[in-house]
Amino acid sequence: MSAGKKKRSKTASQLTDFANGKQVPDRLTTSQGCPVDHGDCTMTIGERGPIPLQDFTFLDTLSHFDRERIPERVVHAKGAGALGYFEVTHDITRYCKAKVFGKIGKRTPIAVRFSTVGGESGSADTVRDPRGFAVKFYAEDGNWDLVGNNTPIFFIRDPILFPSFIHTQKRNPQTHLKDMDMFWDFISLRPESTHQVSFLFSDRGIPDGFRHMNGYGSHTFKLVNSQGQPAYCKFHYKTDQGIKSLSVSRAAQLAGDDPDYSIKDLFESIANRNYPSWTMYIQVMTFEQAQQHQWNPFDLTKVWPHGDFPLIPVGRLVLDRNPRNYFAEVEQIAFSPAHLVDGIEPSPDKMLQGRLFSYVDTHRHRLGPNYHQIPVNCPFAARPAHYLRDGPMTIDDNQGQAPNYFPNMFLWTNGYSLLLPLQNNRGYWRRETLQDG
Ligand code: HDE
Repeated sequence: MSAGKKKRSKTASQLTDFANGKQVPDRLTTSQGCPVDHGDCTMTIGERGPIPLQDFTFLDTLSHFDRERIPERVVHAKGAGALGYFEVTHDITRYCKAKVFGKIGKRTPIAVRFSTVGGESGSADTVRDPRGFAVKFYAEDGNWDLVGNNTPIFFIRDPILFPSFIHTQKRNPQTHLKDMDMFWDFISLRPESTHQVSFLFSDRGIPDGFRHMNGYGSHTFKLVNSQGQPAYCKFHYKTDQGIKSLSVSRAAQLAGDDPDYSIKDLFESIANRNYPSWTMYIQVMTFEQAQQHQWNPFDLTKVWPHGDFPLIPVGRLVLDRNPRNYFAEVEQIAFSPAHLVDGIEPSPDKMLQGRLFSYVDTHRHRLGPNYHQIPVNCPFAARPAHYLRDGPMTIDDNQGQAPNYFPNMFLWTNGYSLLLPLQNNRGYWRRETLQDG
């Protein structure tokens, strides 16, 4: 680099870095892998056209383009993702038998997606809005998703109100504009929203990127230990980068000048090996305490006071890899509060109960019934063995020769498929079919 020449950022130089990495394929092909000599022009009959139907490359190009878009998430459409690991630093096996907490030092691969809530996928990152903080743990006993926000509470306490509440954040049915009357009308009629509204309109309402905010599982969950003893729990992630927020004027300026501010900040930080991390804590409440507590411990509009239920340290989340492809690994990642593992169960929280249904329902609409086969969603550290078969986009071996009905006498002796990561348990996704010997 010559003196005085400004170094380009990692996001700005993505394409040159890619080319310098010598990963450039040596020739252009069709989707079927056949070499294409002229990718920059159609086949024509004579110099001026027309184009014959036999121009497969052209038809393939246009018809795939016509189908490029999938529905964006109905909420949390704008987001950024990253991968990394969770490491246990403190023993909580007396509360929970989930393998992810198995022993101190244990690392589990994770994928995280941060998001804003109300805006479309092209909206500005610096709006006053809660932030999503969704984590997928690829554990040996299956994928566990903790689909939280940067706030420990929420606006409502009954899930039937959620579509209405979200409509007030979206566009007016006539003007197609955001409409503050809709929002404040709803808020004023639902006093239980006051706690979350106070949070949202505090200094923490506009986080400075995604690295400088906390995360919360928000709901009450139930933990079960290896003796079968249960306890209620809340999950917290405290940012190790420290809390930082944006002022209203800076946020407005960035919304115009740099609307993808948070996506860029996360990507740059990881690309420059400045890996963001969070410390995970739990709060624990016994069943007896839950019965005696002065308010409903399953009410999502309320917190559990830290004085009564202190934070217990558990481990650390570290994000050390950027996605290699946004669509494959971030747009298609599918979280659900119903993706739970042995040892972590739902509580009666009505909001959580509503979410147990809604997420997988939306994945079936957005990604299809085989969303779980998409590599980033596949429980690659576990061995999926079930009776779900066929359907659109069956992209793995469909569990091979194994029987597709239950009960059966033949058990699992042949052909199950696994997704194995290439490097250090968290590299590029690779599909491998294991055959028994
Ligand atoms: Fe969500 N929410 N939500 N939500 N939510 C979705 O699922 C829903 C709620 C949260 O990065 C959707 O895959 C209902 C609370 C995050 O992919 C949808 C209710 C909290 C994300 C959905 C809630 C969240 C979502 C849209 C009320 C924090 C983004 C696309 C009962 C504790 C995940 C999708 C990602 C996304 C439904 C309330 C967090 C429609 C019905 C409370 C972080 O299924």
